[in-house]
Amino acid sequence: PLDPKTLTVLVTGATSGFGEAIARRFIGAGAKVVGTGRRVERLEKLKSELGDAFHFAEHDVRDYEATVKLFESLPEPFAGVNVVAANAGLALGLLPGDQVAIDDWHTMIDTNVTGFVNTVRAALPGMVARGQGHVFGLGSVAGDYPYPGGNTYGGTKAFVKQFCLALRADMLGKNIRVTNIEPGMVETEFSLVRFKGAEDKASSVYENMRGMTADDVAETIFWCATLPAHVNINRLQVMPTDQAFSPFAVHRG
Ligand code: NDP
Ligand code: 8X3
Repeated sequence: PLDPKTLTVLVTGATSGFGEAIARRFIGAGAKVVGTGRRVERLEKLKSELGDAFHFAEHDVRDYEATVKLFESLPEPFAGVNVVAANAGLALGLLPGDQVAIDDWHTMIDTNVTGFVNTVRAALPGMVARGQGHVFGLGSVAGDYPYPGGNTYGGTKAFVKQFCLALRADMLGKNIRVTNIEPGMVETEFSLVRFKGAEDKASSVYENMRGMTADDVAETIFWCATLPAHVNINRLQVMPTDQAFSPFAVHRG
């Protein structure tokens, strides 16, 4: 397997959920990690926990110029990023398409699609020049299976999946791996964000079932990243044991 001590990981959205767990998992195994996000006070707190192996930057993935500068201005020990977890993302609301606020749709597209490609585009030249890299997209089961109210969120995650597969084709022969991670229900701040701070609504999503944890997702990413360099996991769909599929809905008029 690949030695995690040789890895420098940049993870977007390290202020919460998967991103925070990814930072802890890789640093725990001896890697260096750059964590980004908008809530800088959370990054400062993580820095005080994780120490010298962690570098952070306040950053909004929707800003491409800032993303390019972020990579260009990394201090020397963190400059050779060879794993990028393009993780920052969000769902907003669960309303049907005729009722949803257009701003919510735009924010999801700006973050999960534009912000995602911004991160990948800014990361790739360095990895290609150094002849080694691994790009992780954070897709979702929502990009594979439709559900009511999933509309734009599911659309953005289907984009992440197809983009990752096509990027594999672009990167053939360059020793750059690309993996789309497609989780089901994981209890993080995801539902709190989706329901705009409504704690009861958010916690009821995970009520009386065993959801996955952010650590479970971090572990799958760590596994993919430390497999021998000749192995590429293209897509990895991972669900809680307590989540599965439903039959098609039928309207009988
Ligand atoms: P959280 O809400 O816990 O974390 C989301 C992270 O994204 C935060 O760190 C947040 O940082 C960051 N973020 C959001 N918008 C921006 C932005 N404009 N610029 C920079 N960072 C941003 O959710 P999760 O950890 O659960 O979600 C992580 C990813 O996994 C998302 O892409 C989500 O869609 C996906 N996912 C989640 C699942 C789940 O059930 N939890 C299942 C499948 C996929 P900040 O607000 O500080 O900027
Ligand atoms: C998050 C999982 O099922 O809430 O991507 O869309 S789900």
